[in-house]
Amino acid sequence: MVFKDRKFLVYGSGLSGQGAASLLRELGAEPFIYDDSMEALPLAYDAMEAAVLSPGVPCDKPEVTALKAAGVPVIGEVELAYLAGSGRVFAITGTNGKTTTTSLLGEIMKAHQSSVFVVGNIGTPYTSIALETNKESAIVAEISSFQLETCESFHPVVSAILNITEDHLNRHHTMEEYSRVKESITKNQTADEVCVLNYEDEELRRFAGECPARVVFFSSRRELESGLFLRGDQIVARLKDLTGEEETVITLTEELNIIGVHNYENVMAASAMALAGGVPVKTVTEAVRAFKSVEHRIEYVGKKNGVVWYNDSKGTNPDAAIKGIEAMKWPTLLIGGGYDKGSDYRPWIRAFNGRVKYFVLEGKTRFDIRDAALECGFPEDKIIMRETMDEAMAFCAEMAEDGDAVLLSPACASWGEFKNYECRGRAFKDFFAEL
Ligand code: UMA
Repeated sequence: MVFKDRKFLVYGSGLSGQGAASLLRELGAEPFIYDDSMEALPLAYDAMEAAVLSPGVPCDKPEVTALKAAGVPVIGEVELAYLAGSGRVFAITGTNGKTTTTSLLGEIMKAHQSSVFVVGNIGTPYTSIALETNKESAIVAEISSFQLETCESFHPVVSAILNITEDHLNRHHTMEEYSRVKESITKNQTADEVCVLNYEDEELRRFAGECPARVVFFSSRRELESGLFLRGDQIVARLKDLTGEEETVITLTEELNIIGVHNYENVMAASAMALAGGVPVKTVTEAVRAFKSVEHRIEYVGKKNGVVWYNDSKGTNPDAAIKGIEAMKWPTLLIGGGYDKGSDYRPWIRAFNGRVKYFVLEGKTRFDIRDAALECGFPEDKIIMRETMDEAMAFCAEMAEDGDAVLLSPACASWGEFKNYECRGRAFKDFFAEL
């Protein structure tokens, strides 16, 4: 793609749009930022070299379809960054665990080499660092399904798909389409490159048969002939060509700072990716042991009057929220609800297993969640309906007793009441600090 003196439409004025526009300017191009609040496109179709979409802009939006129909190449912000940058890309996708795995792999790579960038859906747009990369760089990228939809030549040397469960159906419509988009992370990979997959995910086990890269599996439920797995409290690698040994214990789970089987899966995925990228076992072991939980993901906030408070604002879908409630060892006042993504809340409610003392619902989705809870036999008198997060938190502060936990793990997006899940998580932590 030619950049110098060419005009580009940048669709979306958020983080990705700003990143794409600055990168285009540095490449000598002329970016025109557009978003839905503007009345008309800032330039004519035939004046554009291409349009760069932000991940939040659906590809089937009339404006985007019109661009394509007019023959304008439409690429994503990640694709643009990939075209402009260099280095080895390590890309992670999946419904849950992406951010932890990405941060963890970032730490491992930083322990191994000097030029490392941690980018993508995790919060730093890839475009913002693309021109700082060189061929020795490692780019560790959290890639969402939204970002994959607009990738063409994006080519990780090592990829990982952690799991595929229901999420974002309002955007991708069907599970088949959502899986197809996630699996497309491997589409430019070759047989000498690696894709790390979760053996316990049925769809991913099926996909292994058609994956163009070499598959390295991980499993938290069984010993694998080849791959990484959990055996009691050991995380074991059976990857002789990568470790030099038939079997290597990467770490004991008790030596980690993060808890829960889902986190051991993240450790296995990041370790497998690092080993595939040539990082020695010793470096992997030291880095995973040093790693602390990411903010807003089952994050310990504090203890007040014998009540522990946990912030799991990043639990934005039922599957992520299941991990949150499963990690609780106390009677829990659970705050849920928010913005609707078309999810089925029943699996989440079924996972409560008697742990939820009060189910405090807020936001737009509270009525749907209440219906689902009643359908699953959750007692009506334990369901508390509140309009806002503030009111939900106030209820918890008043009703929680010594030995209880208060958990914000909403199973819903934050849009509407908050700008994003970070703001929602911070509001929760600020509320606790005020107590
Ligand atoms: N916009 C439109 N029309 C639309 C949609 C958006 O005009 O139909 C405009 C908005 O007016 C706004 C801009 O686009 O000006 C926002 O763009 P965006 O929604 O793509 O958000 P960014 O600020 O660019 O942030 C994006 C990711 N957001 C989404 O995918 C929704 C961030 O992931 C990511 O951290 C960031 O790029 C940097 O790479 C957030 C996210 O919620 C965390 N991701 C989803 C998730 O994890 O579930 C996928």
